[in-house]
Amino acid sequence: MSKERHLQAKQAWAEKQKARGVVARTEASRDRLPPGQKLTSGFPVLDLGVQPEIPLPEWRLKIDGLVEKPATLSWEAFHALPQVEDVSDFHCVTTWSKFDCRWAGVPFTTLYELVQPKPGARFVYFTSFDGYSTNVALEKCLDDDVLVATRFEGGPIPKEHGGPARVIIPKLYAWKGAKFVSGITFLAEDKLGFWEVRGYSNTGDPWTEDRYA
Ligand SMILES: Nc1nc2c(c(=O)[nH]1)N[C@H]1C(S)=C(S)[C@@H](COP(=O)(O)O)O[C@H]1N2
Ligand SMILES: [Mo]
Repeated sequence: MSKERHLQAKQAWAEKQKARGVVARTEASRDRLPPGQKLTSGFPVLDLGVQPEIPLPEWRLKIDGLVEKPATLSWEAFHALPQVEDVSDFHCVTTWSKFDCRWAGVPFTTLYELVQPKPGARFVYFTSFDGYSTNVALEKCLDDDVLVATRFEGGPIPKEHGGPARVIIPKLYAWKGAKFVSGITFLAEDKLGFWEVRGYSNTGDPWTEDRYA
Protein backbone atom coordinates (compact mmCIF):
# COMPACT_ATOMS: atom_id res chain seq x y z
CA MET A 1 0.00 0.00 0.00
CA SER A 2 2.74 2.50 0.83
CA LYS A 3 4.42 1.48 -2.43
CA GLU A 4 1.45 2.86 -4.35
CA ARG A 5 1.43 5.96 -2.16
CA HIS A 6 5.02 6.76 -2.97
CA LEU A 7 4.44 6.39 -6.70
CA GLN A 8 1.39 8.66 -6.42
CA ALA A 9 3.57 11.20 -4.64
CA LYS A 10 6.17 11.18 -7.42
CA GLN A 11 3.47 11.72 -9.98
CA ALA A 12 1.91 14.53 -7.96
CA TRP A 13 5.27 16.23 -7.76
CA ALA A 14 5.79 15.96 -11.53
CA GLU A 15 2.39 17.50 -12.15
CA LYS A 16 3.07 20.30 -9.73
CA GLN A 17 6.36 21.09 -11.47
CA LYS A 18 4.51 21.26 -14.77
CA ALA A 19 1.89 23.52 -13.24
CA ARG A 20 4.42 25.81 -11.62
CA GLY A 21 5.45 27.21 -14.98
CA VAL A 22 1.99 28.58 -15.66
CA VAL A 23 0.18 28.94 -12.36
CA ALA A 24 1.43 31.54 -9.90
CA ARG A 25 1.11 30.51 -6.29
CA THR A 26 -1.06 33.40 -5.12
CA GLU A 27 -3.89 31.92 -3.12
CA ALA A 28 -5.38 34.33 -0.60
CA SER A 29 -3.61 34.07 2.71
CA ARG A 30 -6.79 33.17 4.58
CA ASP A 31 -6.86 29.96 2.57
CA ARG A 32 -3.25 29.25 3.41
CA LEU A 33 -2.92 30.27 7.01
CA PRO A 34 -3.94 27.47 9.38
CA PRO A 35 -6.14 28.40 12.35
CA GLY A 36 -4.39 30.22 15.18
CA GLN A 37 -1.32 31.09 13.06
CA LYS A 38 0.13 34.54 12.26
CA LEU A 39 2.08 35.25 9.10
CA THR A 40 5.69 36.32 9.55
CA SER A 41 7.99 37.74 6.90
CA GLY A 42 11.13 36.91 8.88
CA PHE A 43 12.39 33.45 9.70
CA PRO A 44 12.60 32.84 13.46
CA VAL A 45 15.10 30.27 14.72
CA LEU A 46 14.05 27.48 17.08
CA ASP A 47 16.58 25.06 18.44
CA LEU A 48 17.81 23.38 21.61
CA GLY A 49 20.47 26.03 22.16
CA VAL A 50 23.01 24.10 20.10
CA GLN A 51 23.79 24.68 16.44
CA PRO A 52 26.24 21.87 15.72
CA GLU A 53 29.10 22.54 13.32
CA ILE A 54 29.33 19.64 10.88
CA PRO A 55 32.16 19.81 8.32
CA LEU A 56 30.82 18.41 5.05
CA PRO A 57 33.53 15.72 4.75
CA GLU A 58 32.32 14.37 8.10
CA TRP A 59 28.60 14.65 7.37
CA ARG A 60 26.71 11.34 7.15
CA LEU A 61 23.05 10.45 6.83
CA LYS A 62 22.37 7.00 8.23
CA ILE A 63 19.18 5.28 7.07
CA ASP A 64 18.39 2.07 8.88
CA GLY A 65 15.83 0.04 10.81
CA LEU A 66 13.26 -2.12 9.07
CA VAL A 67 14.76 -1.85 5.58
CA GLU A 68 16.22 -4.27 3.03
CA LYS A 69 19.22 -2.07 2.24
CA PRO A 70 20.46 0.16 5.06
CA ALA A 71 22.56 3.05 3.80
CA THR A 72 25.02 5.55 5.23
CA LEU A 73 25.34 8.40 2.78
CA SER A 74 28.27 10.78 2.57
CA TRP A 75 27.64 14.35 1.35
CA GLU A 76 28.86 13.25 -2.07
CA ALA A 77 26.66 10.14 -2.20
CA PHE A 78 23.67 12.18 -1.06
CA HIS A 79 24.24 14.68 -3.88
CA ALA A 80 24.57 11.88 -6.43
CA LEU A 81 20.85 11.23 -5.81
CA PRO A 82 18.29 13.15 -7.89
CA GLN A 83 17.61 16.57 -6.38
CA VAL A 84 14.35 18.50 -6.57
CA GLU A 85 13.13 21.93 -5.60
CA ASP A 86 9.84 22.53 -3.82
CA VAL A 87 8.17 25.69 -2.55
CA SER A 88 6.11 25.20 0.59
CA ASP A 89 4.66 26.97 3.61
CA PHE A 90 6.15 26.53 7.08
CA HIS A 91 4.01 26.40 10.23
CA CYS A 92 5.56 26.51 13.70
CA VAL A 93 3.47 25.33 16.62
CA THR A 94 4.38 28.55 18.48
CA THR A 95 1.90 30.22 16.02
CA TRP A 96 4.10 31.74 13.32
CA SER A 97 3.89 30.70 9.68
CA LYS A 98 6.13 31.56 6.78
CA PHE A 99 4.90 31.27 3.20
CA ASP A 100 6.78 30.26 0.06
CA CYS A 101 9.94 28.71 1.43
CA ARG A 102 12.01 27.46 -1.47
CA TRP A 103 13.81 24.28 -0.44
CA ALA A 104 15.89 21.90 -2.55
CA GLY A 105 17.18 18.46 -1.75
CA VAL A 106 16.32 14.80 -2.08
CA PRO A 107 12.68 13.72 -1.89
CA PHE A 108 11.92 11.37 0.98
CA THR A 109 10.46 8.99 -1.60
CA THR A 110 13.87 8.69 -3.27
CA LEU A 111 15.46 7.65 0.04
CA TYR A 112 12.55 5.27 0.54
CA GLU A 113 13.27 3.61 -2.80
CA LEU A 114 16.97 3.46 -2.01
CA VAL A 115 16.68 1.56 1.28
CA GLN A 116 13.52 -0.41 0.48
CA PRO A 117 11.58 -0.51 3.74
CA LYS A 118 10.13 -3.90 4.65
CA PRO A 119 6.33 -4.32 4.64
CA GLY A 120 6.15 -3.98 8.43
CA ALA A 121 7.66 -0.47 8.46
CA ARG A 122 4.98 2.04 9.48
CA PHE A 123 6.78 4.76 11.41
CA VAL A 124 9.83 6.95 10.88
CA TYR A 125 12.13 8.22 13.63
CA PHE A 126 14.44 11.09 12.72
CA THR A 127 17.59 11.93 14.70
CA SER A 128 19.86 14.97 14.55
CA PHE A 129 23.41 16.06 15.31
CA ASP A 130 22.16 18.27 18.18
CA GLY A 131 20.46 15.39 19.99
CA TYR A 132 17.00 16.26 18.66
CA SER A 133 14.59 13.59 17.46
CA THR A 134 11.05 13.47 16.10
CA ASN A 135 8.67 10.78 14.89
CA VAL A 136 6.24 10.72 11.97
CA ALA A 137 3.93 8.06 10.52
CA LEU A 138 5.55 6.68 7.35
CA GLU A 139 2.40 7.48 5.37
CA LYS A 140 2.91 11.23 6.10
CA CYS A 141 6.49 11.10 4.84
CA LEU A 142 5.50 9.85 1.39
CA ASP A 143 3.94 13.07 0.14
CA ASP A 144 5.72 14.64 -2.80
CA ASP A 145 6.69 17.75 -0.80
CA VAL A 146 8.64 15.91 1.92
CA LEU A 147 12.37 16.52 1.44
CA VAL A 148 15.70 16.08 3.07
CA ALA A 149 16.73 19.58 2.07
CA THR A 150 20.24 20.95 1.72
CA ARG A 151 19.35 24.26 0.06
CA PHE A 152 17.12 27.19 0.98
CA GLU A 153 16.32 30.06 -1.38
CA GLY A 154 19.04 29.00 -3.80
CA GLY A 155 21.91 28.72 -1.30
CA PRO A 156 23.12 26.30 1.37
CA ILE A 157 20.80 26.11 4.39
CA PRO A 158 22.20 28.52 7.00
CA LYS A 159 23.43 26.71 10.09
CA GLU A 160 20.78 28.29 12.34
CA HIS A 161 18.09 26.86 10.06
CA GLY A 162 19.45 23.34 10.25
CA GLY A 163 22.22 22.99 7.68
CA PRO A 164 23.91 21.07 6.23
CA ALA A 165 20.64 19.12 5.84
CA ARG A 166 17.19 19.26 7.39
CA VAL A 167 13.89 17.50 6.93
CA ILE A 168 10.92 19.44 5.57
CA ILE A 169 7.39 18.06 6.02
CA PRO A 170 5.24 21.04 5.01
CA LYS A 171 1.85 19.56 5.90
CA LEU A 172 2.83 19.07 9.56
CA TYR A 173 3.97 21.54 12.22
CA ALA A 174 7.63 22.33 11.73
CA TRP A 175 8.88 20.52 14.82
CA LYS A 176 8.29 17.31 12.80
CA GLY A 177 11.12 18.40 10.48
CA ALA A 178 14.51 17.59 12.01
CA LYS A 179 17.19 20.23 11.46
CA PHE A 180 20.83 18.98 11.35
CA VAL A 181 19.40 15.58 10.41
CA SER A 182 21.75 12.63 10.90
CA GLY A 183 19.51 9.56 10.94
CA ILE A 184 16.29 8.14 9.53
CA THR A 185 15.06 4.91 11.10
CA PHE A 186 12.11 2.92 9.80
CA LEU A 187 10.13 1.23 12.58
CA ALA A 188 7.23 -1.16 13.02
CA GLU A 189 6.21 0.47 16.31
CA ASP A 190 5.98 4.19 16.97
CA LYS A 191 8.68 5.79 19.14
CA LEU A 192 8.17 9.32 20.51
CA GLY A 193 10.68 12.04 19.69
CA PHE A 194 12.04 14.96 21.72
CA TRP A 195 8.93 17.17 21.78
CA GLU A 196 6.49 14.28 21.50
CA VAL A 197 7.82 12.96 24.82
CA ARG A 198 7.30 16.46 26.27
CA GLY A 199 3.63 16.76 25.43
CA TYR A 200 3.52 17.88 21.81
CA SER A 201 1.02 16.08 19.61
CA ASN A 202 2.09 12.85 18.00
CA THR A 203 0.50 13.79 14.68
CA GLY A 204 0.94 17.60 14.48
CA ASP A 205 -1.60 18.65 11.86
CA PRO A 206 -1.71 22.50 11.61
CA TRP A 207 -5.14 22.52 9.97
CA THR A 208 -6.84 20.93 12.97
CA GLU A 209 -4.64 22.81 15.49
CA ASP A 210 -3.31 19.48 16.61
CA ARG A 211 -0.63 21.10 18.78
CA TYR A 212 -0.42 19.22 22.06
CA ALA A 213 -1.22 15.67 23.08
N1 LIG B 1 17.60 19.30 15.24
C1 LIG B 1 16.57 20.10 15.55
N2 LIG B 1 15.54 20.17 14.67
C2 LIG B 1 14.50 20.98 14.94
C3 LIG B 1 14.42 21.71 16.14
C4 LIG B 1 15.52 21.60 17.04
O1 LIG B 1 15.55 22.21 18.13
N3 LIG B 1 16.58 20.79 16.71
N4 LIG B 1 13.34 22.52 16.39
C5 LIG B 1 12.10 22.22 15.64
C6 LIG B 1 11.11 23.28 15.74
S1 LIG B 1 10.21 23.34 17.17
C7 LIG B 1 10.82 24.10 14.69
S2 LIG B 1 9.55 25.21 14.72
C8 LIG B 1 11.68 24.13 13.49
C9 LIG B 1 12.30 25.50 13.41
O2 LIG B 1 13.08 25.67 12.28
P1 LIG B 1 13.81 27.07 12.08
O3 LIG B 1 14.72 27.26 13.27
O4 LIG B 1 14.55 26.95 10.80
O5 LIG B 1 12.75 28.11 12.06
O6 LIG B 1 12.73 23.15 13.54
C10 LIG B 1 12.39 21.95 14.16
N5 LIG B 1 13.49 21.03 14.03
MO1 LIG C 1 8.42 24.79 16.67
